[in-house]
Amino acid sequence: MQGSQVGYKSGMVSLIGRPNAGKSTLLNKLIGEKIAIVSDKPQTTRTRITGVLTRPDGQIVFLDTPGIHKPGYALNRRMMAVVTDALSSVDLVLLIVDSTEATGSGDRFVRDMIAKIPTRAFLLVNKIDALRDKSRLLPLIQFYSEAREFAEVIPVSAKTGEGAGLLIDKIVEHLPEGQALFPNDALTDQPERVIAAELVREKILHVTGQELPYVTAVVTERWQEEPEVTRIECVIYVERPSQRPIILGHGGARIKQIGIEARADIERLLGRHVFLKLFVKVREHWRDDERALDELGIHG
Ligand SMILES: Nc1nc2c(ncn2[C@@H]2O[C@H](COP(=O)(O)OP(=O)(O)OP(=O)(O)O)[C@@H](O)[C@H]2O)c(=O)[nH]1
Ligand SMILES: [Mg+2]
Repeated sequence: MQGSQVGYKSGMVSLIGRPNAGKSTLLNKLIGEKIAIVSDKPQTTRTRITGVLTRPDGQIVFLDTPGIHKPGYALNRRMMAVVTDALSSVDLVLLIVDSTEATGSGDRFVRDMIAKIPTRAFLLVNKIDALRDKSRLLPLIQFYSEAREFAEVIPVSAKTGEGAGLLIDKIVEHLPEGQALFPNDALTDQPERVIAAELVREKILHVTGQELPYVTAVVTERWQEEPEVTRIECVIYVERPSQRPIILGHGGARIKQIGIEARADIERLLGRHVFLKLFVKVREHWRDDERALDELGIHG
């Protein structure tokens, strides 16, 4: 059996960084499947997302995490609890930074956080495909290296995959010997109904611009396998009645677009036909309501 021979490596590796650094894009690239949603809005990822990469010589269990930010609502405190947990309970931390952004107070906050943890870490300088002025790399690396030592510094592009092969080799090199933690064919421990709800949320982020990125949550309420089709019903929660029409759009055009885009992705994920029905409901102040967060599946 793979994973039990001498010299086999295995371990947990967390992806940590500021919102929008490209953590989820990188996870998907490394795993070779879309299991984490991605958007150009900060705070896209809200929970810990596990991605498993199995090779003949080792197994890497990646933990994608929410972007590091100062928490305001109970939602954000839970998101940051996920980050704190993923900093301490792993074999290796990958700190991902956006090479196209100037460093500021958010980066200093991240740098201080990373400085305090004893876990071995790599610094990944991401988005090098979009970096015109390569002379910016060195000061960026120096900025982060002031805080702590990094076992490796690797420029990558989560978008194109540049640097990904080298990164995986280096990760396996640094992991401890051990047996596989997941079956060889596992990609994630997220249930399909959770990924489906997340894909709906991704499309909301995609079609709604800056109006609503933070106030929606999506839950799969019904999942029924039939011979020809899987019937799925998702509920989109917003915080106030005034936000409902923004999701619906003029004459329902926007929710229709969300449904078309999400269904295409869910069909790709499941490899079968999907009938997707979306509902919009108001749940006032869900972001600051611990019970609502439990019910929405957002755990800290
Ligand atoms: N050009 C370029 N864009 C990238 C790259 N990696 C990520 N992006 C873009 O950056 C944006 C943020 O990507 P995400 O993967 O959602 O970032 P994240 O770090 O997971 O963000 P949060 O979940 O909000 O913390 C998206 O628009 C991505 O398409 C890259 O290597 N090159
Ligand atoms: Mg993310």
